[in-house]
Amino acid sequence: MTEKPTVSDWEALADKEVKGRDLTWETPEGFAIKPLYTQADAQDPGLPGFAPFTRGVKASMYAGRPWTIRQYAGFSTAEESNAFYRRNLAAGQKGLSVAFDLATHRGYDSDHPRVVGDVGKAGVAIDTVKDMEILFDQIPLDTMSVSMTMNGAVIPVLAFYIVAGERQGVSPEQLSGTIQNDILKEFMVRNTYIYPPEPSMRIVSDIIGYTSANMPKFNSISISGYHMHEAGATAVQELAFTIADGKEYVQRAMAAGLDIDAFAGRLSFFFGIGMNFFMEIAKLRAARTLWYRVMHGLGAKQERSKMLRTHCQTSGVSLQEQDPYNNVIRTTVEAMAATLGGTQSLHTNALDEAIALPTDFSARIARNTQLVLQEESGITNVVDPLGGSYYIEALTSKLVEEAEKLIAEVDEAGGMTAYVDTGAPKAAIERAAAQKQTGIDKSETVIVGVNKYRLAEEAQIETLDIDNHKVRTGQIERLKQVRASRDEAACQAALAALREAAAADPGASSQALSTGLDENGVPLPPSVLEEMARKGDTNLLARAVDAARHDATLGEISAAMEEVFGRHDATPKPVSGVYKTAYEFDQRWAQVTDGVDAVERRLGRKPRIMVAKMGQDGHDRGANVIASAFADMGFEVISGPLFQTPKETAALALQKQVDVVGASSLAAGHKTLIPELIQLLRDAGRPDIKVTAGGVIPPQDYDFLREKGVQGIYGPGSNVVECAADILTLLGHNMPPMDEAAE
Ligand code: MLC
Ligand code: 5AD
Repeated sequence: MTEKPTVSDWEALADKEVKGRDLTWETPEGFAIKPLYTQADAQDPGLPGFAPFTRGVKASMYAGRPWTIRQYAGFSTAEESNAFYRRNLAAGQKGLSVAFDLATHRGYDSDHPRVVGDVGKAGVAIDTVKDMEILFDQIPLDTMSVSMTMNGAVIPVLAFYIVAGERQGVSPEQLSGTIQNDILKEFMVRNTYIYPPEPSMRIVSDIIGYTSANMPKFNSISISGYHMHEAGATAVQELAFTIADGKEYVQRAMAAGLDIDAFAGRLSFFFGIGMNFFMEIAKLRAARTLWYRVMHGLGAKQERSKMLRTHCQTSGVSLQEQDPYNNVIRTTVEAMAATLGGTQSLHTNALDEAIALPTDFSARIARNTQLVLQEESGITNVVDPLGGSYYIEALTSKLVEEAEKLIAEVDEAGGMTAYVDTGAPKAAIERAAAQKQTGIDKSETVIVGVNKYRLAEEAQIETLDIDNHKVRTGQIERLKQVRASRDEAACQAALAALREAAAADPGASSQALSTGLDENGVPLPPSVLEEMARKGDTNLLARAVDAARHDATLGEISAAMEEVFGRHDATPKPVSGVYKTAYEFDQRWAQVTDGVDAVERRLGRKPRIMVAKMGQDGHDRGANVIASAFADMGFEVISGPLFQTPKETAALALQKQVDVVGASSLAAGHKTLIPELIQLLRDAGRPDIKVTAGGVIPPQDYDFLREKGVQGIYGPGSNVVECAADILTLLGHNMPPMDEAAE
């Protein structure tokens, strides 16, 4: 009998095959991945349905019930989105997921002057309960589970949903679904906050308190790593910061007097799933393990309180404008990772992701990707089919271990609110993003059809265009009708009560209710206590539901709280040095920095570029990458604050005497906002200031923008070094032809 070969035998054989070449691969997380894993690398993960739930939260998982096909969507008016939802449900979608426009996210009614370019663009415009009723017309809210991605204006939106349910004859106890309500990641990466962190955290707790008392089937929060993933976070960062966010919310809710087991079973999660197939599968398994440990540590008793249930979305940033049909393949790979990882619910992105919102056609392909996996592939028949894979188990353990280290750092900083306040997690994610981008720009990370196998000519695909002027006019009309037909005095009284609740110290009143004493220890008269209890304590959601019943608008409800809490502003602070280091010996980088030097000599100062974000679009990953790279190249970069009007951007450009304004747009406001900026610069006598545009801009709009005076357009997949060369040419520098990317 021959001896069983050992791992060293394998090593020797493999080494011979590849003539000694090192086969380890370093992941963005810094893990050294070996070319072979064996039993010695793997731990036994236990069984699905049992603690620590590594293999899944249900014993039978998809064999018992497949994941929910829940496509995120919303655009234009409530009528149009409702029709789109109903078409999709008829074609096999199982749950709803509402995308709101940015005006709604940021607490503005459609008639607000700051949101002219945003109404109905990146999602559906919702101003009143009336809009919400139309959105769910003929969709029974007692049976359909509805996710709403809302964080900033979470109070009015959830209030509208509850009242829309009431008007359908459905009580809050019957409503099933999820509200995102995850504000910490907004301050880190997504940027649709309204109020400063402290009052924002109170809102989160108030919602958890209200839903756990009144809406037993409703998930009070969707603690989201997705946006960190999209902003460029590594799997370890996504895991650690998301779990630490969850921990913080639980601790806040407990501090507000809630019993952990009364609300923890309705906390849910949300992760992004990218192209690193095995890492992403392991990430979901690690997330469940981590959450189990955290909740056990916080004293949760019920098993359900310790189960991490999650939604997943395939990655938007992994999808490309070039050769867009490749995106179907990428999305399929990612959807397989999400389901092999054991997600509860899934959104698959559409192939036109990098250009516009989905059309009926692209939405159908995206949905069918999931239907084919569920109904044709056999993935659903076996629970955690990759459980026991040496590689998957090793990756899972490694992710748990590394994420726990990072969570310990967060704990040391005093928890996630304090840690977010230091700016450390945002900066760490931005560094990871810049590193990723460098890998792509240098073709070390291959993207088929973009930096390798690029087509000589791209075919255009049909994309969705929204006439936002029309949507806005319609919304303004409906707002007028609603305001004219409501009981104004009752509405104002409800808004005043909301304002009062915002100003009250919630800790004090919940204390008063439980002890019957005021803050000085004096017994409160029963009538006062009754009034307090009737008002649902000082719970902001309870107060907003009253206001919504009296047809207060989203802007009015938000403003009532803003009067007390204030509005949070932010200016991006890009990281520095990442590009310079990565491109140290790159020929093309040197050409560009020489060009910057030449322009500097000619002007007697560094060329100045302002990276501008206009409208309510807070997607700042691209803007930060550009700001960071251009600063490393030697430009003087001015990072404009988020959420500017064209007027504010023009004023800053004039004040800073910039040579170029690079407007970054990812939320479809470009056709309104950028031409307005150009006109304002012309009116101010500075037509010489160059305006360029970058981000998600459909090729169909290029000619329109050029006619309006945009001098350079850089869509997804643009190379930052080439961008800079282009801008130097705009500044009159005679750029020599670019060398091929250095090896
Ligand atoms: C499931 N069930 C089973 C079972 N599997 N019962 C028996 N046997 C099995 N095998 C039960 C569950 O316990 C549950 O009941 C019910 O079936 C539904 O299953 P679920 O697994 O809970 O699915 P779902 O209802 O879809 O909920 C998934 C969720 C939820 C918990 C993750 O929070 C959710 O739907 N999230 C979606 C979030 C989302 O769409 N976000 C979009 C973000 S887009 P019970 O009674 O236990 O509940 C975004 C982009 C941007 O953010 O930036 O704009
Ligand atoms: N409709 C459909 N998908 C959307 N996304 C964002 N807004 C919408 C919308 N209105 C998806 C995209 C994006 C991610 C954040 O969510 O995939 O990248």
